[in-house]
Amino acid sequence: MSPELPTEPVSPKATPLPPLPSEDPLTPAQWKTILAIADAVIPALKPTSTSKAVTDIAVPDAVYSTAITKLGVLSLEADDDADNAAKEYLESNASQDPAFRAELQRVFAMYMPDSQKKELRMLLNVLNTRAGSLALTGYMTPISEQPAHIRESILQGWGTARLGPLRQLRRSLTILTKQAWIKTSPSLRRMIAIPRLPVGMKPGKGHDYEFIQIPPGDGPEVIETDVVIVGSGCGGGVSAKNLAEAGYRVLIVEKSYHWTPDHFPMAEADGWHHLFMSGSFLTSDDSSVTIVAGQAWGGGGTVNWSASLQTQGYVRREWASRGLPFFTSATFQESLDRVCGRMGVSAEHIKHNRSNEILLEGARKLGWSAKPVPQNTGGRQHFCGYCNFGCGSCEKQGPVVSFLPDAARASAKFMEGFQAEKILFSTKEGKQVATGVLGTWTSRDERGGVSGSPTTRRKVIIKAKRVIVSAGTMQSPLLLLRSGLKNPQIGRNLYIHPVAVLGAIHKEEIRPWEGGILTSVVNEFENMDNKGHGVKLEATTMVPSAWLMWLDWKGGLQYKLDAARMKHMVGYISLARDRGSGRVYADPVDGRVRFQYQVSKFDKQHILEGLISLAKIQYVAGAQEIFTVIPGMRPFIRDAAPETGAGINDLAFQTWIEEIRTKGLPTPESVFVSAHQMGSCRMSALEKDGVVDPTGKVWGTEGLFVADASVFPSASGVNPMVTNMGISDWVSRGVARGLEDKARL
Ligand SMILES: Cc1cc2nc3c(=O)[nH]c(=O)nc-3n(C[C@H](O)[C@H](O)[C@H](O)COP(=O)(O)OP(=O)(O)OC[C@H]3O[C@@H](n4cnc5c(N)ncnc54)[C@H](O)[C@@H]3O)c2cc1C
Ligand SMILES: *[C@@H]1O[C@H](CO)[C@@H](O)[C@H](O)[C@H]1NC(C)=O
Ligand SMILES: *[C@@H]1O[C@H](CO)[C@@H](O)[C@H](O)[C@H]1NC(C)=O
Ligand SMILES: CC(=O)N[C@H]1CO[C@H](CO)[C@@H](O)[C@@H]1O
Repeated sequence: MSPELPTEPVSPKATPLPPLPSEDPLTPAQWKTILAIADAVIPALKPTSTSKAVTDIAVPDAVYSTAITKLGVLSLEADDDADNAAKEYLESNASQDPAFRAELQRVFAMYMPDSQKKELRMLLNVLNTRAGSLALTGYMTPISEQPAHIRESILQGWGTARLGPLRQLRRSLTILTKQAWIKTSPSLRRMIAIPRLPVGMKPGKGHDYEFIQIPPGDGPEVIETDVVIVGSGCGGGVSAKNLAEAGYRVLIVEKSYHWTPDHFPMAEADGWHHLFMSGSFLTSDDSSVTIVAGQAWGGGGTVNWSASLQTQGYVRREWASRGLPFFTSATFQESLDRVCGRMGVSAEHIKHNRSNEILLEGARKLGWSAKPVPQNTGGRQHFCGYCNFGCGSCEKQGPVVSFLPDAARASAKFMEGFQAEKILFSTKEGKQVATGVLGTWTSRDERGGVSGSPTTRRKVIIKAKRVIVSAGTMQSPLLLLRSGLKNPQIGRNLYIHPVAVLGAIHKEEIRPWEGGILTSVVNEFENMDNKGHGVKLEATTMVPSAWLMWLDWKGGLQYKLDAARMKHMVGYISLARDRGSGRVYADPVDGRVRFQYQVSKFDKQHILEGLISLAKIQYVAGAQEIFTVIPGMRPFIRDAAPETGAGINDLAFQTWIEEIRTKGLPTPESVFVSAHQMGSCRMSALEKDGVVDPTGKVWGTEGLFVADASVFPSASGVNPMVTNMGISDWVSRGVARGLEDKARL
């Protein structure tokens, strides 16, 4: 470690958010309605003796004091004023902190596509009329005028309504409220007592990036280069390194901004906005799936969890059988090994935290196949659970600390704040030949941050001999479509590895946010149809804002009491290699990314079996309570009676599992999440079947390539980063060879 660095963790630098747009997306009446609903999801709870019974929910005095005691015991160690912390927690509603409303406003104003905003406004208006209120709530009095306990019971009623849309409405409104509250509530943070920084984090030194600055001026600025790469993520980073090291002038453009490691890990309230696409509020058209994708300098590599698995044989064979023999070739393996070698991928230094240890130990006790997951942490032990918001220690070898600095050393140039709008073409012999990229560059503000007004905004034309699109699975197809390409395959074949979660509460303190996030996997169920479809069971990130919104909301008191037990929780995902697929497209009104995806019955079945298997692991690990996110499903609570030796054959447990099977993952209220998007510009042997040819070149064009996870022929099954980097290694080497040939001619 270099001498000038402090060895003790210091508080990361502040990362203020850009200002809210001046136009308020909701009217005062609409705000009143939505906040009345939010304050019923997260209500103020008071003992009957002091309750006002309109703005709070009265809890019988005895129940209240039991709750205070339970919460007090939980936070005792961390808080010398535990009773007051508990009281403040119970007695505050979601909206009393102004940050809550600001967070909702940011979501509505900045991330919701216009058509969804319209629907929300209409719903809030209808709820505000007597007829609409009667139809939706059973009362003539609008919900905004109801006392808190009636509001709560209306929401509970929606949960069991016969009409699917009402159940869906309850789900959407409760999740929205939970997410905003978890990020903004100081009293929740105090209850959970999660430290701001990973225990023992040592600050690291990052690469000193230089970014091109464009002077103010009229008309577009023109820049020339050999290769322009759109997107600084996993595919873009690898491509930049290869082409720069091969001696070509490379310019990599990225729409978001670089944050030096002394900003990491970001606070949860800021991190989602600065580092993720649409603040992670991007949902499918039917709102059943949420997409989490990195949008940062370094793309998904800046926020991913270090899991570095190579593409498995059965997937390689499937892809090869589609006329793409590359995937079973030695060349592909060399590419995989090369990128893993550069990142120091290894399973040797892993120290599992409790959640991962339980996963491995539970699988062992059940006789299931499981293994540690190699990490791209430069061969070092990296004991950090906060990488979701950037890695402050730089141990995680994301593109920002590996491929991009390599590219810089080989003279690659970088541009942040550049939104690529169009690929430019000329026509030669009936083919579109890419000649560059047109986009808008937005500078930082006067203080060098992004929270004020930019000092300059300019159109920029980048002229290049080759264009590589590495904007990720959600954005690459949109860029191709905006550029006028017409291939109907563009945006189709979207695979997402849909995920559902299972949690459990243990008697011991787990402090699940400590330690590496994803260091083990149970792969017993990865091939359930003998065609390579099934699930992987993995641990998940356990920062409150990535976890607590999954706890089922059955009422205000229950939800608050559950959330406060986070310190004792473990959380896992059942991640499917999906057979079904969806489609990415541009919103017809505002051009933003939209997508259709419904988890198929077939894939749901696999996810459900995965959840049941995770429950079994928790049972043998001695969990006190096991819960699913299936709406309305009761948790399994372990009997206090002594163990009989039956293990998972325990009758009460088996009965509960049968209940899960019966309930399934009902439509439309079940929700899924995806951090792995793939396939929307898939590689194909024939032009009619995909978007790029076997070298990564866009069909029907010259000089235009795609190198990111969108070219996967189908779902990768494993966490996609390494597969993506391996393919991008191959594609970019091919681009370099093509340039050489041209130079020789
Ligand atoms: C929270 C999280 C955890 C993950 N953990 C793992 C893991 O442990 N292991 C694993 O293998 N995978 C993991 N993944 C998945 C992995 O990060 C992605 O699959 C991978 O990053 C995809 O790489 P990509 O090259 O396709 O695009 P990305 O890495 O997403 O990069 C695309 C970049 O392009 C930029 N961009 C988009 N449009 C434009 C435009 N028009 N102009 C300019 N720039 C643009 C974006 O801002 C973005 O930075 C995780 C993902 C997430 C979100
Ligand atoms: C939430 O709490 C605040 C502060 O106590 C109160 O003014 C407000 O009316 C409450 N909101 C609702 C909708 O009851
Ligand atoms: C994910 O993170 C690891 C470790 O930070 C990094 O090496 C890798 O490049 C990242 N992968 C992607 C695809 O971003
Ligand atoms: C098994 C286990 O608990 N391992 C570690 C998980 O993370 C915590 C927090 O750092 C460690 O103290 C444990 O040793």
